[in-house]
Order: sequence, then C-alpha cells, then structure tokens
Amino acid sequence: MTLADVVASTGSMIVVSNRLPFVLVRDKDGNLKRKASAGGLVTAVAPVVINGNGLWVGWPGIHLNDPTEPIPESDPNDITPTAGLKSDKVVAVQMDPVMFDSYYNGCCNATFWPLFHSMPDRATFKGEHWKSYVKANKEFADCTIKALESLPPCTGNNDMPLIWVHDYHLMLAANWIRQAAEERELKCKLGFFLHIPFPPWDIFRLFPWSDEILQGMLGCDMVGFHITDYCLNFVDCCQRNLGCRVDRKNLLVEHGGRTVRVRPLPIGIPFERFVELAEKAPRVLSTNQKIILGVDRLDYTKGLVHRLRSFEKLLEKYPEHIEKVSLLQISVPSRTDVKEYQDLKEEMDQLVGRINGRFTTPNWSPIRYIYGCVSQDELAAFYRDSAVGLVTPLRDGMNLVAKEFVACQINIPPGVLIVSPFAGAGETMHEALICNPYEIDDASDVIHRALMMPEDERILRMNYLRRREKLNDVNYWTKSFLSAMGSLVTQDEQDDVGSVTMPAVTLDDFDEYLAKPKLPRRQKPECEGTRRNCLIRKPLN
Ligand code: GDG
Repeated sequence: MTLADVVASTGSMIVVSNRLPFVLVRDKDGNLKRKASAGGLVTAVAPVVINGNGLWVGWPGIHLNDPTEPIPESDPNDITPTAGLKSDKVVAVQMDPVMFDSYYNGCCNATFWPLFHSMPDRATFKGEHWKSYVKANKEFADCTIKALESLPPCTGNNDMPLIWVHDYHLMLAANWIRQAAEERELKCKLGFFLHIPFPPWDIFRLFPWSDEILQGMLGCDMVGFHITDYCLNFVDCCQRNLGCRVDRKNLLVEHGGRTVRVRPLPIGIPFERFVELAEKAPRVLSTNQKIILGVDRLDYTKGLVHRLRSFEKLLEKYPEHIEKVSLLQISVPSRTDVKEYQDLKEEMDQLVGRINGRFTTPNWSPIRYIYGCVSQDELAAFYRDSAVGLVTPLRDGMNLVAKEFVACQINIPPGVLIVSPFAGAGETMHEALICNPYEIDDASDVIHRALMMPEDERILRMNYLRRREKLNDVNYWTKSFLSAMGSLVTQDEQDDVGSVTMPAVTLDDFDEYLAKPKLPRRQKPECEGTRRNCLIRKPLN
C-alpha cells in the first residue's frame, strides 16, 4: 500500500504549519510564483491533504502588501508533491511584518528553540515577544477555522475533518480552534506534532507562560512527539504545572473533562527516494581518502564546534589517519540575521582554519568545509561515498541526516554511522555507534573505532539500520499519525479502520537482541568485549 492509497478517514485533513509547503516569490515582472519545498514532511503529508480534498494553512514566506492578492496555481510542469494542491486549498496567513518578526525570530527562535533544546542560558524571555506569539497563534487559529468552515458539513464521526497542527511555532493555536469550532458547532479532530524535543519539567517551567503552552497543546485530542522520553516530559509537566490527572503507562492526560492521548511517533524519511538518488547520483568525491561526513544547519544545537575538536583530537591521538582521512563538513546557513548564529559561523571559520593550519601537508588538508547548501543529488552522493556519517548534535528532536545517510549507504561494504545519544535518532537507531559529543577524548576514540571497524561488522550494523528506516519511513509515520487519531482508512479498506498497525516485533529482531541488559550502548576500554559495539560479533548466551 502506498500513501496515495491512504485517505484521512472519509473526512479531509487540514494541515497547519508555520510555513506553507511551498514559498511564494516574485518573478522579474512582479508576478507571484510558487517555489517548491523538497522536505520529506511535505512529500508525505501533501498526498493525504490533496487526496482527501483538504487544505493547508501557513505563512507563504513573503509579506504581501495586498493580503487579498490571489495565490498562484502551480506551474503546469511542476512534478513536486504539492503540484496538485490547488490555490483554493491553500490558506496563506498574513501578519504585520513587525509582529511576525517578534513572533518568529523573537519568541520561536530566541526563546522556544534554545529552551526546548535544554539550553536555557541562550533563551531570552520577553513579554512583547510572547504577546506577538499569542497574537500570531490567534491569527493561525482564525485562518484554520475559516478553512474548516469551507469544508462540506460532516455527517458523523466517520467523515470528521482532521486538523494537524505542527511544531513549536503553533503551540497555542489548538485551544482556540477547539473553542471556535465548538461555538460554531463544527466537528473536527485535532492533532499536534512537535518536531523538536520536549524538555524536562525543571527546564520547561523556566518559561514564564508555561501553563498557557500546556493548555494550548491540550486543546488537541492527541499530541505526538518523536520519542517516549519527550512524551513523558510532557505528561510530567502537565501533572506538575497544571495538576492534571495523568496515566504515565498509557500516556494519557486528563484536562478540561477530556482525555488527551500522548504518543511517540518517530518521524522517518522518504527512504526509497534517497535510495534512488544514491543509485543515480554521479560520483562527486574524487579521492582515495576515507571521508567522515557531517551535514547540518549551522546551528548551536548541532554540536559543530565539539565535532571539529573531536576530529582534531583524533588526528592528535591517532596520527595514522593523517593523509588518509578527511572530514567533509557541510554547514547550511541558517538564521543568518541573528547575532548568535553569526558568532557561531565566525567560531567555525576560525576553528577550521586553525585545525587545517596545524595538520595540513603538501598533499592533504584535514577539513573540507562547505558553508552553503548542496543539491539533493550531490548530498546523496556524499552520503553514499563517505566512510563515516558523523551526527553528533548536543540536542536534536530526531535528526533526519542520520536516516538519509543510512538510506544512501548502498555500497558494499558500507560505512559506519555515529550518532549522539542526545538526538531522537540516537534513541532509535540502535546499531549506530554512540558518541557523547561533550566528551571530546572519547568521541575521538569512537571515530577511530568507526574508521577501523571490520567489514563484516559494518555490513551487519548497516543492514539492520537500513531495514528499520525502510520499514519506518515517512509514509509509515503519516500512517501512524492517522492511526493514532483513529483516522486511518485505505481506499481499498474503507470499512477496516485502523487495520494498519505497528509492524510486529519478531524474536530475531535486532532491537530485542540489543535491548538485553548485557548490551551497553557505548564502549569503554575497561570493559572491552562486553559492550554493545563488540558483542555484535560475539554470540549472546
Ligand atoms: C527539525 C528538528 C527533526 C541539510 N543540508 C542540506 C540539506 N539538508 C537537509 C537534510 C535534512 C534536513 O535538511 C535537516 O533535517 P534535520 O532533521 O537534520 O534537522 P532540522 O532542520 O533541525 O529539523 C529535527 C526534524 O525537524 C524533522 O522532524 O528531525 O530534530 O530539529 O533533510 O537532508 N538538503 C540539501 N542540501 C543541503 O546542503 N538539499
């Protein structure tokens, strides 16, 4: 079954996200045009919206002087997943630019982003930004209600529209949507998904208006996070901040006379699309050196400075890698108008310069640093031809790069993935080597270990990693969301609601093998041979 066969119940889906699934730009004649966004989320969710005759509510990436200016239809040659999204199915949210800046750059990126990544020292708490956040969420909620009103009236529970609100930009909107829908006697189901971590209570409560955030999210019927840890943090905050009755085992929160379900829904990638890209992409790297690859937005949560220091330590401790190994770091410019991000860029530039100055020989430089964006083809070729994927964020909701790397590892023998335990991917990609980015010395040992890993162990680990990502791809994620909302119906199986369930865990499943208490997640010299990394090649009792 492909996602195209899936409809959101017999009702339609309304997706609400800060950005629309495309941005609007002006051509040289001043006409508005759509510019496609290529993310996995759009690929997975757009067919469900389009097939179910639903709508997408979001900011179009441009402030229009005339908010009534019509949204253009897609270009006739457009083959992207949103091509079928007609302009009357798009609700472009418009706001005063100053207010938008305060909401987006102020509250979302300068407060919630660092706070939710457990970096409270970097967060600013400003009343005026919070006011803008409240107003912006109200505006999104109003637009969503208009979208809901534009749908044909539903006749029962089976064709109830499903509203799916995304991410930390819109944590208040659901409550207003619910209230307004109830006032107008419009039926709908409401779901929320947070793409970043949900922090523990002692961090979350630093936010002066934390109660309002929880109440906003609890306006939904179901709240989804990448992993169980974030779910438990959320449940804990609801109990301790709001005094809600909660059920930790079944992840339920009672609020306002309703029971809200909380669910771990780990996001996946369009696995097959990346395999195809990797199969077709021409070779870009012409070198005999082993490549260690890092791909990240240039963001302080991604642990880039720590990563460079670990690589420097590797060359210091294991000089046998000199002239044999290079680090290729792609850093995509992000939030470039914010001082903190400009400072990070400067620090990275200096560090790359210093390490290269220290180790470069006439025939080799240790770090190749690309500050910019590469094409999807090139990215797939980098993923495919690298010996090590180094994904070491200090904190990360999931991290799609780790998943894309394994999807593109089609060469035999494959490379090795290293992940941080502080990313959602570190929780779910069990056969990757685990590396604490804060422990520079230990991180250099893990990189060394990856570079020296025998072929058979690389094959075994990569096979399991790829199998899991193929099964749990982004379509599976969308289906899991629909299923958690009780809205999963296939076109073939209209009367078999919820027939798609989590794939059964079999006895020979590697997860279970690894979950045995004897299998630790990291290797320490003092217990060599007993930790997870070594035991892969030694049979368990
Ligand atoms: C947030 C959460 C969560 C990167 N460089 C290039 C490029 N990329 C693409 C990658 C990947 C995406 O950007 C980055 O996704 P991540 O998941 O790694 O990180 P965030 O942007 O922070 O995403 C995160 C995610 O939401 C989904 O829920 O996993 O934890 O922070 O897809 O491929 N793409 C191209 N050129 C590049 O140079 N074409």
